[in-house]
Amino acid sequence: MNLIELFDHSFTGRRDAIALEFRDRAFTFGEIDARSNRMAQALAACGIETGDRLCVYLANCVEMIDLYLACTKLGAIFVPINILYREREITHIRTDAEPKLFVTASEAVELARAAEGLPAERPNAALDASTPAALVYTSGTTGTSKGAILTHGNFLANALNVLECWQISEADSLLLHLPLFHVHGLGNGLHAWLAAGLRMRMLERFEHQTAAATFLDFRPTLFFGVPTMYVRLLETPPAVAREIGGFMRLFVSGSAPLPAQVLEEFEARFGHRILERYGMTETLMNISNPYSGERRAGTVGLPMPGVDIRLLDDQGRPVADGQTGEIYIRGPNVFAGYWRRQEATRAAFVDGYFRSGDLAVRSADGYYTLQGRRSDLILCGGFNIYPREIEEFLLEQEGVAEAVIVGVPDPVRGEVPVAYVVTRLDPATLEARCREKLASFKVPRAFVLLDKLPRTALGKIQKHLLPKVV
Ligand code: MLC
Repeated sequence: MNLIELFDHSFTGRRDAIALEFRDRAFTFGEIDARSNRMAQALAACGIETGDRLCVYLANCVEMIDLYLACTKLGAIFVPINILYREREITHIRTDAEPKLFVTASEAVELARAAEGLPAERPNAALDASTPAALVYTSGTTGTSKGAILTHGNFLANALNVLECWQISEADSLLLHLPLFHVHGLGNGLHAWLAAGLRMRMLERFEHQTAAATFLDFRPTLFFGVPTMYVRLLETPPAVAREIGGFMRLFVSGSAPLPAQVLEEFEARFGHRILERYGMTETLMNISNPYSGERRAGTVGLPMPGVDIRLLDDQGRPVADGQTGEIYIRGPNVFAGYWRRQEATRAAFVDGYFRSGDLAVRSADGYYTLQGRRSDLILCGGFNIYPREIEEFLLEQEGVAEAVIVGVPDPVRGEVPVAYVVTRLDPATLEARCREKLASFKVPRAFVLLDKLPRTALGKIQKHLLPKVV
């Protein structure tokens, strides 16, 4: 089965129901289907065929949905790029993915205009579960950003699991602030919306100043967020929070660990226990707290149906309950490999299981608790930051002799990057250069200048000996 066959339950079955609200406009499922058929015709007229890549550098908008669905209908591969990325980061993806078309806001307007006059006829492409639907760039356990190939079958398995596990149906309404350029917004938000046939209000982005008002206006039953959004929502006045809690059915959190204290405070304020789950770009959703059973604070719950989880030690042996091991994952949700990187793909799998790089312990009754990562990935507001990428950028600057990046705890964003640098440049210059070339969330929050970095006799940097910044 392919994704379009799944979505036809809504496109055809719920043709006249309101599907989407965006800004002041509303669209039925029939309209969403027809718009993407026209967009597919417009893309085909540009020469896009099955297997071609289409890079999309857009903030959430209806055209982004049209483009995604048009690609899936054509069997073309959607390559979303984080809208916060700057030229350096974009160039890497563009060079690697070799897209036939690169769509920014101006091309999206042009394509939408061209699509207007075309017939809403669905293209006739041969699609199946193994057809790649998207290439989503992620750094895996190493510093180089690689395209994870996610197939129709991966998204389909994930969507059905999410619907089943979180009891999502057409009776729900979803408020989506998450960006569609990551799998949280795309794989859970967009796919749950179309698979369930529910009504979704999408926003361009999450703005904490207006989030509570948006909840009150739309009165959704379902919300997917990253921990930073929940921390922000704790600022909601108690009476408003109670009102929101009154019409909501389910809050789900993922993409970064949710502090137990945030879960408790949120429950006290909104009257809802957030359901925390664990996923990755390469695997979509893996482990989830139960909908009806105990949502245990600080844990990510139990393996989702059909997802095989192994916890192994450094030698690849299963660890006992209560012991820390690395999470390995197998299932229909697991991606097809890294785009044009056979070596990295081989290294990412052991005995058919994807090696996540995440550490966890399992309790005697099967709940998993994340324990950090094998690599030094920094999670800032649910965005991934690889220290090496920033370190390499700093080292390219003339006058920088040494640089190391570490993540420090932050009450709102989870972690933020801090730079320790041996340089004759001043912090303001370093910051300005980072701001110009790197996505804003990667810009170190502090630059600490040192005469030398603490190293072991073998030259390895001893991060724990770096002076603390507050
Ligand atoms: C953040 N900013 C954005 C933006 N999100 N700008 C444009 N579009 C967006 N979508 C910028 C702001 O301009 C600002 O830049 C900075 O980020 C912080 O903004 P803020 O208003 O202070 O936001 P804050 O309250 O901190 O909230 C940030 C956030 C954002 C939660 C909205 O971090 C976010 O959208 N996170 C979602 C990440 C995500 O979807 N991850 C899923 C990965 S998939 P400046 O220049 O002023 O600093 C995955 C798998 C899985 O991990 O399991 O889900």
